[in-house]
Amino acid sequence: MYAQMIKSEASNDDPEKLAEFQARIDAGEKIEPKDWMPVGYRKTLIRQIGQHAHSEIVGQLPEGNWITRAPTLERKAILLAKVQDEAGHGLYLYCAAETLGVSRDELTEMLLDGRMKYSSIFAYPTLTWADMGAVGWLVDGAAIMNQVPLQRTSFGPYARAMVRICKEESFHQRQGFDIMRKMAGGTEAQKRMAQDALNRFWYPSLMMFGPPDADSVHSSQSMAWKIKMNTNDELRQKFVDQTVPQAEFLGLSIPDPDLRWNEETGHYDFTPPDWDEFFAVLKGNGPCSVDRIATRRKAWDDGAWVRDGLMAHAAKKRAARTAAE
Ligand code: FAQ
Repeated sequence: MYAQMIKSEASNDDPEKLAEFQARIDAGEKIEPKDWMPVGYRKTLIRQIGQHAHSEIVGQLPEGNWITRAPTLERKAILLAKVQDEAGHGLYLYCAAETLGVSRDELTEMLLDGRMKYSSIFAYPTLTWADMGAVGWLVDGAAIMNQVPLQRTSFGPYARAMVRICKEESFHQRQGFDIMRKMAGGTEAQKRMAQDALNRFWYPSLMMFGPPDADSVHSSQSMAWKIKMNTNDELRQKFVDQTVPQAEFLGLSIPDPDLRWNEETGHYDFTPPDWDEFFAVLKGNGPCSVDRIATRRKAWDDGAWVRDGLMAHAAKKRAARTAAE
């Protein structure tokens, strides 16, 4: 359906319509699902919203790993609520993508057969309880940095989903910071665990913002269409500037010997991530890449009977309605 739709629309981009569309975007109008839109705009949104949805769903796995091992009942309840929130975020986003004419089944198939990506961060393992702190503080922190501007994105359903998601993400970030605060202020062993988690999650968190601007293939068109509001490097810098003082407050060190405040620019200078590692993760060669997709595939296969049951029930109701007419 999706491929057919994109193909049948491939000739709709006449220059007059394109100019009118761009004028609406420039005037800050929201584009709604039934409005005319260029094929590329629709495709870009399906890619970005779909990948964002997949990230929320796959993103449950590293934290789900710790629900049974949370150190107290309170921490368990908080983590459980957070992981459930991520499932909800995935659902809002799949719904937003569906308004563009692609089904959730198609999006899932594209994830499982490697045609669609999920955020590189979730290809990394969560090895200790302190990683729950680092994920909340850094990963949700990076997610918020990216998602707050997306509340103003040009596509109405995506912008509205972001408003709800951002409210929940700020709770997620606070709970992660709270775990880090407890551990960094705890015993020597706990402090070491907190530092180790920061050491392992720092660079993968910086990678979440995407490749350097010079290598970002989609940024310029996506920014012209207000699908993206900032460049990857702008948001990465903002994240570093916000996070370094938080690490200082915790008494932890950012694992970058060249990190320093630059009076002239008013920003921190920092060592960029290893981009070879980033591109290897994107190709499915992250430490947990194979496992993440295998887990999603199993969940999808295990749920087939539920989907079949729902479809059969819907068909029965449709048939009954038709017979009554
Ligand atoms: N991982 O041209 P660009 C979360 C791909 S939500 C994997 O710069 P673009 C919540 C990119 O797709 C986290 N792939 O791309 C949570 C493209 O490949 P393609 C997810 C990446 O789209 C917290 C290629 O590289 N957030 O964490 C990544 O303009 C805790 C070229 O890159 C979103 O998705 C990456 N990091 O900019 C859940 C936010 N970066 O598709 C659980 C919305 C780039 O051509 C626990 N998305 N690529 O094959 C965006 O803002 C953008 O899509 C970017 C990438 C900024 C991620």
